[in-house]
Amino acid sequence: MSTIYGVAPSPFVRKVMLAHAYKAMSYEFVHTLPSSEDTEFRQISPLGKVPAYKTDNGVGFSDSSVIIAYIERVSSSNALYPENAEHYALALWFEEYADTKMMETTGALYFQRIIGPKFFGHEVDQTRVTDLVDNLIPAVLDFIEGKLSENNYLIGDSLSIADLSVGANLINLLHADFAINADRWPKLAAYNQRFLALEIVKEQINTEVSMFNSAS
Ligand SMILES: N[C@@H](CCC(=O)N[C@@H](CS)C(=O)NCC(=O)O)C(=O)O
Repeated sequence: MSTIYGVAPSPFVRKVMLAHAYKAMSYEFVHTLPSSEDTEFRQISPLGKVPAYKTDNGVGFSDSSVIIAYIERVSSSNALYPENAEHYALALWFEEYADTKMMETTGALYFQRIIGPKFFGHEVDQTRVTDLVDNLIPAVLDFIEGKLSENNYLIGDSLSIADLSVGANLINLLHADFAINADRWPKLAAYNQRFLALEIVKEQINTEVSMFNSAS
């Protein structure tokens, strides 16, 4: 069986867990903190980042995008990458945007309000939170709103890596108590509701919330 190294509340580990759940792929989970000095972990994640991964043949590598690209090759059921070349490129672009610009903003709020206080004993930096809530996150949500149609999914007519990547950020906002205002972002608010209602997403959120509760 393959192995995921990381912690479930990490947004990048979350993305990989969701991809496995969507494809109904089982795995062993090895609880590993970011920057862990564990020798085996460091061999497959020299940057010290989670998630890291080991295949059932014992081959190790890291990075959520790499891991999901790998599992797509292993399991073609419930494909996460569109067949159409332009859709494929757009899906990769959404993943890139979500992992960088979105994560810098939604992840920062999530860290300020949840991860920092619960796991590191940090105090909330209110000035930073205000800037994130009033300026930085709305600018990102404006961009996503402009890209959404009335469809269920960001691209085409099925869930893709684009939805899992953007959705991992929507879970950051849920945990961080940032409500998506349906007056300003009507399409995104509806998309968010649909994403959060997916069974695999509800299960992931429950796993993360029970970790928050055990840290309190
Ligand atoms: N590009 C990487 C980013 C992973 C990442 O930044 N993970 C964070 C935890 S959410 C981490 O391990 N940070 C520790 C560090 O940067 O040293 C991916 O997609 O997996």
